[in-house]
Amino acid sequence: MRTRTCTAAALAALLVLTTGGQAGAAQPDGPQVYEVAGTGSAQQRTEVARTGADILDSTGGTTTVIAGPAEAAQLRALGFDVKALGKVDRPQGAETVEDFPAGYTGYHTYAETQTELQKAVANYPSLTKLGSAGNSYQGRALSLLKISDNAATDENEPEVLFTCNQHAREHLTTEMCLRIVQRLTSGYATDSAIKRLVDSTEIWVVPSVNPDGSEYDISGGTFHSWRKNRQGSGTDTNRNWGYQWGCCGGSSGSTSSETYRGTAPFSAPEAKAVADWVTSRKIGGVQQIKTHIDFHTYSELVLWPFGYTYADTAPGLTAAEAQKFQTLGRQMAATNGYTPQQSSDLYITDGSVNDWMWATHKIWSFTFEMYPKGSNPGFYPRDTQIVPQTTRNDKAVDILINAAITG
Ligand code: 0X9
Ligand code: CA
Ligand code: CA
Ligand code: ZN
Repeated sequence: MRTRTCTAAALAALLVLTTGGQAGAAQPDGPQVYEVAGTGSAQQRTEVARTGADILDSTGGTTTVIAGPAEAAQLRALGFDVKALGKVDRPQGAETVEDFPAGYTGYHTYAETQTELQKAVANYPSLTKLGSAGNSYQGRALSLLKISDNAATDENEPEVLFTCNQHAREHLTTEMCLRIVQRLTSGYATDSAIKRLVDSTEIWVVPSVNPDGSEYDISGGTFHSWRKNRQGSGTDTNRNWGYQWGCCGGSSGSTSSETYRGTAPFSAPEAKAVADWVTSRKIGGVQQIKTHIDFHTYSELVLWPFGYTYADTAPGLTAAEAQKFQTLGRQMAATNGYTPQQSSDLYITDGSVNDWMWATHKIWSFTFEMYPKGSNPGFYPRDTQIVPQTTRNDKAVDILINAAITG
């Protein structure tokens, strides 16, 4: 097990800022960051997750969570040693977004992300096509960029999907998707390996599956540690996918929880739109998309299905298929230094994107948890980390694309 040092600087990014005053004040009974000791096993972390607490990271037997008062009380009732670190800031007023705070302006806001996609189309018209999977709850386009030779034409080539930013505060992932766009387009003319990948596949990139949440997270010029979408009190879209939805204690039925699963499978418009779009890629009975990565932060992990069960194999996942997930996952992890494991080795999740992608469409679907390893700097690395931490996944991205070609 790794050890983790939790510095004041790290927590400052997560916790409510006491100066400035333009952000909304923390709610008196609002969520807080806690450390939960005695959580070295996946079973113990699943017990923690079952309360509805939002697990940020876990190292050396201690798990950092964001929890409401009821969840914190439940954790104590379960016998865990729970230490409060401070409140998180959740404004309730106007949600105006200008830019990321100082030190983070290299990150792309929703408007800036749209501009990047439009620039890619303007600069590489034959290699790209810009579309949308649908709209978010608040009506923002879930933009989708296709990259291939003859991108305007639906050619008979294996397809690959990259999705980013399901969780609002995981801004580094949006940059990861933009890096994929930038590298595959600008490298096409000069890099023969990129040319081969782009020529033989159709690559789809969704830089933000949760633009409403992401904009809310940076509203008013400070970060708010927001995870969910902006429908009511928020649904965790990564608990809202329609396979084994709510089956196994890997999500919460409480609207205030950070892992609220929603009222029904695909009640979150963002998950529904992306799922319907993926289903639309089933043509003549054959799903065109072969491989997928959903990028998250943080913990530096490569995760594969299933998340809803600890079992390595299950109905719809044979031993040979599990073996292939492991092999591919480990190959990718060997290139970026992440830890490869089945996603339930972390804690049980139900209604996650990967379980649905695999079970419903037999898409080799992974979650990457990006930089950093621990809660320093957690969800909010300075923008100087964007280039090193997205470049770090170049080889893994190529392996994933190549896996769609080789089958
Ligand atoms: O809990 C999640 O949704 C992901 N971790 S995060 O800290 N980014 O929230 C992990 C999801 C992994 N589960 C599956 N892939 N099934
Ligand atoms: Ca093509
Ligand atoms: Ca095609
Ligand atoms: Zn996430």
